Amino acid sequence: MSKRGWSAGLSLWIGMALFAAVALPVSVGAQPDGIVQEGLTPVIIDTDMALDDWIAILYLLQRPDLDIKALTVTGTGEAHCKPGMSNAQHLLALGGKPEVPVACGRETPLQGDHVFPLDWRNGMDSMLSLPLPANTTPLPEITANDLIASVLNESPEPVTIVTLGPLTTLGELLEAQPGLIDHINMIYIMGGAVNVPGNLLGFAGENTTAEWNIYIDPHAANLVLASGAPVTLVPLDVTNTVPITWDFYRQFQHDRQTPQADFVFRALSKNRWFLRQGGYYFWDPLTAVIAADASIAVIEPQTIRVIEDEGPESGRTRIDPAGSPMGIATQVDGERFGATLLNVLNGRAVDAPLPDVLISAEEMQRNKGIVLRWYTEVWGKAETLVADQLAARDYVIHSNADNLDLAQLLGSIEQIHTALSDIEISVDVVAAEGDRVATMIVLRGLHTGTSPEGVFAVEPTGNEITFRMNVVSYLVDGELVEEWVTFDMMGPLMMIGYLPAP
Ligand code: AGV
Ligand code: CA
Repeated sequence: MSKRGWSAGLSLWIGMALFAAVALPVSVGAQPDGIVQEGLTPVIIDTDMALDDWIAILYLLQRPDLDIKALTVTGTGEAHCKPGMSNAQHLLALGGKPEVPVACGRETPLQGDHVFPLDWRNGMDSMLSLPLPANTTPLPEITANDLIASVLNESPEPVTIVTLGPLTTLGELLEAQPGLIDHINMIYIMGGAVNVPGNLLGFAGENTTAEWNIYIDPHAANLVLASGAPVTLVPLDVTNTVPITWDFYRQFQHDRQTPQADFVFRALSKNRWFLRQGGYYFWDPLTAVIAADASIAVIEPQTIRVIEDEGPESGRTRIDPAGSPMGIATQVDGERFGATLLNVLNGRAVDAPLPDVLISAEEMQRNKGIVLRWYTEVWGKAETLVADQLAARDYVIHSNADNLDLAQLLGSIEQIHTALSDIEISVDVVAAEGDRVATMIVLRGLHTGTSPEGVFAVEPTGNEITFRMNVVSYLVDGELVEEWVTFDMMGPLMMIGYLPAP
């Protein structure tokens, strides 16, 4: 069967994907360092080193059936070359493959001047300050193009390429050396938005059609798609179905058996605010999971052309009968995807049952103690330094009145302590269940002061004021992350004379 027989129907596509997954030919592939890996699929990862790229890379490194031959950093992607390569080496060390060669590609698009927002790039350059193991492997003095070309030329069997960023490197390479496509088994591309809107979020004027990776270098994308190499596109159409949910995050919290899984959890923790509000997806991890075993997805044949002209459709991946033939991932079993990711990152078999996430009695007891201190010391005594110890930086409290972050909450507590004297607080931690703690609180004080703003910006009444509230606190790794509070507002308002007493 021709590798490039893309006119085949859907069932054939799925059949081919299954065939590729279960019947990989056994081979003997010599690595650049001379180690021989039998029966493994050779893979090149071309990444732009964003947060979800890290997850995808660790996943691919953990797959026992893959042999990662090289990792190339996209110079036009989210991380810059130098920090991107260094971070990639640390990540390879974490993944147990410190010797995988790393190189970077050109730093400007082949055409145009599209770039990622600089603050995204800076965040990825610093890798969110997460600790990673050292890697003393010297960087080969070689461009990404030369590294990819040498892996392709030396591999006795066709190589799978997984691209997780803009296509600048591969576009440049395949234009210069079109014969290399004979050494490529498949290029799995995270990119494009076929029948759904793009994801530029207003960063590129009126453009609501393009996905970031393709938008950065549309010409390079067209060169790859039109190269004749077999391509499977993993566009927003399918990645939109795998948001990184809060539920997934919480499951991950209790299922971290390996340093790799723990790192991924901590990286996600840095972006909890983002996970909470939605809008973060498993773009690259889904692409990695499909690249390792395409049977998880429905892949349909399609012909696509990338719009290269500047304007509101620049970088759009448009269906066009005259476009390049390729496979497009359109559907995935989201549950199986999540389980696969957790299992492989945790070093388990792909289809192992997920472990029950049980929280120990000790941890629940510890959580109760933290909540007790939070209310007696932070609320009861306005100890702001203790607040910094006990609460996560992205702490948020939701109430029947509003949502406050840590600084705002401390401001409110400060106001209470300015207005009330002789404060007493009774804290009754009534239950701990899993990672949540339920508490009933009564705070009393004499209304003898005035705060510059808020409800206490009134003449002191001298009355005794009583606040009652019920709180559910959610803790992650011994830190307060989120609280839900209902409090009695009417009582205090009557006591300071805002409302008439009944
Ligand atoms: O468009 C998805 C690609 C993926 O390769 N990237 C992120 C993934 O690594 C760009 C991107 C889209 N939306 C983003 C992105 C966001 N809100 N923050 C950072 N990167
Ligand atoms: Ca990426």
